Amino acid sequence: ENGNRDNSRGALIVLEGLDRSGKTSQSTRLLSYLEQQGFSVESWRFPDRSTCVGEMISSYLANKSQLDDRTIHLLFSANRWEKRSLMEMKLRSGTTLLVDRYSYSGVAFSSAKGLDVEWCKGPEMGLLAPDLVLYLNIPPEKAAERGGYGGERYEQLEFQRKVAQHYKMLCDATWKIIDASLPMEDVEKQLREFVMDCIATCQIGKPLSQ
Ligand code: DGP
Ligand code: NA
Ligand code: NA
Repeated sequence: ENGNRDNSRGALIVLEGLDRSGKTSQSTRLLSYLEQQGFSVESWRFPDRSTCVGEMISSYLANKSQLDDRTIHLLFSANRWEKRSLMEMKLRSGTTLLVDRYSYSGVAFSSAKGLDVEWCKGPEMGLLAPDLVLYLNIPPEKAAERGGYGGERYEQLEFQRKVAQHYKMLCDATWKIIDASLPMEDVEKQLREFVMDCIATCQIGKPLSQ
């Protein structure tokens, strides 16, 4: 009945941050909040370990296989590419996606190993651009204290310090930086406001971009 309504779509909202920054808990809480509000919403995560590529990534992270740094970088990226068309379909049909890690993780973690940042960005080009990136900012030392790491490959304080530095270089206009060392309820309250604004903008027809 009107032009805006035809262009209405779901929002692509990404949560980023160091390991143990609280992304997964917050995305679970956001999901139930948005569902209660009556929104069509799904919670996704990368790496998606359920696919063949995802199994290779999972085995690498568990130190059960060794891969060249560029090879694993391309696998993480391929794991996002294999979900791209489904992602677009969901967004265009009005479903908001809360995505735990995306291309920023890809670039921050690989460049923290010493790979060239521009090279790292290459395979991410053409993936859908997030409407909002929620960066859960936490000092690496504080994240490490939170009940310890799970023992996967990157869960080491020294490396997480490097990742934090590399994340900071990737910050752009779509980012909101949230102090993730605050109590969980306070973090959640801030996230809710950013998310609601973002969903409203996409509902009135903000175009989807790459
Ligand atoms: P998670 O399932 O969120 O705990 O992520 C697993 C680990 O993999 C975590 O240490 C972050 C890292 N990671 C996530 N995405 C990428 C990526 O695209 N590239 C690289 N190199 N590491 C990633
Ligand atoms: Na992890
Ligand atoms: Na992930």
